[in-house]
Amino acid sequence: MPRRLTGRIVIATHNGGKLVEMRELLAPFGIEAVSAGELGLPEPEETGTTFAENAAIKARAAASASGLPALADDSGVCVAALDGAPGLFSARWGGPAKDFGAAMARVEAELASRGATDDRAHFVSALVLAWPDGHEELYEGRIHGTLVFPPRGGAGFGYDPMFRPDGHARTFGEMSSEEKHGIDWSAAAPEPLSHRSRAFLALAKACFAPRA
Ligand code: ITT
Repeated sequence: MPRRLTGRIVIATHNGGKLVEMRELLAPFGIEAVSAGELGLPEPEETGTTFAENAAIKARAAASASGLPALADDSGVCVAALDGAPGLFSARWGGPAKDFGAAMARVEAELASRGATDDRAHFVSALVLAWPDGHEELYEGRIHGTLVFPPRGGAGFGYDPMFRPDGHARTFGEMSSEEKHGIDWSAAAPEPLSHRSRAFLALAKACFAPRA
């Protein structure tokens, strides 16, 4: 049974781009959100073999260190012609400098070295909301699209400039965050756009009080 959440939570991320998006997605629900960075929580080692496992590791660590419910996202971009890479290792491809220009260049170079013609990719987001007593909720979202080289746009973060979601002419890097979320709260609304907003909307429907 999904558990309802009110009050204060920790956003268990140290990634500034993700933090901005997660705060935006939480904003309509009147939930007070503090980040793992603001609380000085350490970054746990991501030893899982799936996005869901890594999200659970991060959420559990933040919940037990803070005594508050914690929301973590584990995500990545999976390139079909690279057998799903960088996938779980998307953050690591940015290296210690978190240089995603270099990571996108590596994707392009690896595709070229394989002579790949398939330009399909998808983003995945696994969101885990963990309570200090061990209760957990998991919701996942994904969005399919094509790769664009050279990457386009300076908005967003990470691999956004090289990814054009299906049905759209622009990359995530060329969209405002509102467009990237693509959330329309009306009852007959179509699915949100990004992997993260898709996972988030499912979680919000189950765990957050209805919007006023
Ligand atoms: P935390 O673990 O502290 O949350 P992280 O950056 O290490 O931060 P992940 O392990 O989940 O997070 O790595 C996901 C990487 O995938 C992230 O660093 C981005 O480069 C990329 N990524 C995930 N979602 C993305 C999005 O919406 N747009 C662009 N890139 C994204």
